[in-house]
Amino acid sequence: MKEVNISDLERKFEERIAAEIRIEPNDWMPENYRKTLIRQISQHAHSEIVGQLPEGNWVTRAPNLRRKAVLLAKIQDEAGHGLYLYSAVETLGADREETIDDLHTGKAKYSSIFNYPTLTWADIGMVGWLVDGAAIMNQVPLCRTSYGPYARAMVRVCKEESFHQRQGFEIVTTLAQGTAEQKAMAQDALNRWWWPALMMFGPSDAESKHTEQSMRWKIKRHTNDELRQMFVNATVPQAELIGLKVPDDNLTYNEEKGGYDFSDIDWDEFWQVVNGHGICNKERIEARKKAKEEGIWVREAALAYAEKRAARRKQAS
Ligand code: FAQ
Repeated sequence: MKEVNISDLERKFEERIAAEIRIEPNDWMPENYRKTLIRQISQHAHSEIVGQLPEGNWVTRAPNLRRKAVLLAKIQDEAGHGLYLYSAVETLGADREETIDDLHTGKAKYSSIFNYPTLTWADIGMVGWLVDGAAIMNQVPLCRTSYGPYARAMVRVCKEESFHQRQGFEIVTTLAQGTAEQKAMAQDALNRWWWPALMMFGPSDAESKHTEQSMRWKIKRHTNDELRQMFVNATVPQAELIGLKVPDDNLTYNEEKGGYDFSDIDWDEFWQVVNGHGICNKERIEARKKAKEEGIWVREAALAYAEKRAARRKQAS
């Protein structure tokens, strides 16, 4: 048998990355590339699934039937995104159930943003406008990420997230143009969601431990700070258009850099939330654990059905 030389494999891998040729599940890849992808994609999947909870909180209280139907469809889309992403993780050899257990034990992270409560209907508008808006800013470049299954999953996810962002902006616009009370409710929600939305992009480039390597492998196509700046540049004019004030007195347009300058982020708050001490962390994980426990009978029934069908087919053949 011909001896396989790791440095040859590594060279071929690097050449493919340089030539923008996607890495596919059966291709050789460095172990750390695989581990980085499993970490990022599984945490992304967990975020989509946990992300259903703040919105789920409003399904029974949406202000009318149309709003309720749209919200339900959006939440179902997020479940679908989670499922594509868990499937992408499996193509890397990870066990889906183990990655979910890592979420439940606190070993794996999920986006900090979903540890904030949705207190009013305007918060549902903010989740769509700001949270999906930030998600798109981060995920459109991921359609060009170097790992094939992740890149392909992102294409459909981004199409759906664009619709989600627009439905959120439409909710906020309606409130901002409504009664004084409704406008105040929208402003209050923006005050509470603005900074957590900026934190979604992760620690500053100086503090980000994975960015440099992930950029080299073209897993990430922009740094955290670059994406955050792009989000601020795109979102501030939208707030101005509908007469809401972004809660940052230092926000000024900087002609030289072609973007807004903004205040420093409260990184203590970010790490508190990431490390499990946000307002809703406990509640979110408890809800996911409960869903797993209560769904055991469904999984058992599905497995029993599959086994029975396979046995019948075998008998017939
Ligand atoms: N929250 O070195 P970096 C959505 C962790 S989907 C919690 O910069 P990296 C859809 C990070 O994991 C939203 N933890 O890490 C939706 C790492 O810890 P580790 C999710 C965070 O990976 C909308 C440590 O800090 N999107 O919203 C956060 O290079 C509405 C050091 O950070 C994705 O997952 C955070 N915000 O960059 C659903 C997109 N930021 O793993 C429902 C894909 C960082 O070493 C409703 N992911 N950390 O223990 C990414 O682009 C990247 O993973 C980043 C982080 C940018 C999130």
